[in-house]
Amino acid sequence: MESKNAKIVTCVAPVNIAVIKYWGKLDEELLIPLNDSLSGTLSTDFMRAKTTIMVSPTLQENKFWLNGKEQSFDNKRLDNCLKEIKRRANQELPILNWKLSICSENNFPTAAGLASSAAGYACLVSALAILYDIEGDISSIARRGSGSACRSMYGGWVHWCKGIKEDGLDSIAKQIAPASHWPEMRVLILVVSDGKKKYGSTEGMKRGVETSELITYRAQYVVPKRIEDISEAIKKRDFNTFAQITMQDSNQMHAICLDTYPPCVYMTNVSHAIAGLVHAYNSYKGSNKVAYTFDAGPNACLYLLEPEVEEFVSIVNYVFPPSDPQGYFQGMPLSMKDI
Ligand code: 2P0
Repeated sequence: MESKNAKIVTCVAPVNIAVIKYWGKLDEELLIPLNDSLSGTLSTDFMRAKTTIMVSPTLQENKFWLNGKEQSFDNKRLDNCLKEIKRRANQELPILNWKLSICSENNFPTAAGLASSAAGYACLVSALAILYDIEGDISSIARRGSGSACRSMYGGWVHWCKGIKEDGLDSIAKQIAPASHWPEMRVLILVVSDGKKKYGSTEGMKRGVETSELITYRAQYVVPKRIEDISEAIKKRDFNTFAQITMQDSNQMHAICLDTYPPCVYMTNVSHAIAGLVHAYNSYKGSNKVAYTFDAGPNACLYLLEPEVEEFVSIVNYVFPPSDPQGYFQGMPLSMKDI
């Protein structure tokens, strides 16, 4: 909507679930990663961030609300995104000098290791790009808000290339295949805990870079081949290989977290029990039918194909009877999305 005095834009942005994890930064300021990563973007039907931004000459000061609570506007990452948007904008635009009112909300637990910052910054930057008429790739701007946000700028299967430039301008996300390429793909999120995690991923990664020897080995020797192999598996729709690489990469990320000193322990006994159940199920089926991956929290993200959903969900419900029948997303297959 646009009026003479104010401009208002609302955007929604999806969550993405990495199968090759981003873990560690080369540049803390510009959020340039140590290694490439790859993810699937989910549909916005069940999990999404929504942001409305108003710019108006009548606003006296910048304001920012997240999930109904006012936040300080004195936020370096928000500031970095705004600065880069304004740098790329037409400098004659009168709105460049107007104040902003930003209102964001997530319809899923914030900061519980469910990629809330990825969807949040992807949404914020998309809305700002519309307001200030920015063209071209804006994933490198979203990256400056939260690294993984650059992957939520595209639908389907997305590769974030770490890039080689010091200014991070080539550290961008690219779609390698649309969601429609593998339409039977589903994601189940088993919420083990929706509480705020003990240590955020930013802190965990920083400590990892400072103290883990494994993290450099992974970035140099493991990830490049995994990116190649999983991209190939996605192109061929080879679920068995896709699942093996996904589970190995999640386990390696959490091995680095344990190699960090003091260690960052994100997975709980329940998380490990879910991983065990997936391996038992795959072994009973004779090949990989379900893949788990865990982010910086205890919740399990499971990739599986549609024909497997009903049987696997019934086993999950038998082994882990939901304490709250309305429990978040448990048993609800999420689709992927092209945006
Ligand atoms: C990922 N995670 O690839 C990995 C796996 C969590 C575990 O990207 O410091 O919130 O804001 O750049 O993007 C979460 O990290 O970290 C994340 P910052 P971000 O999805």
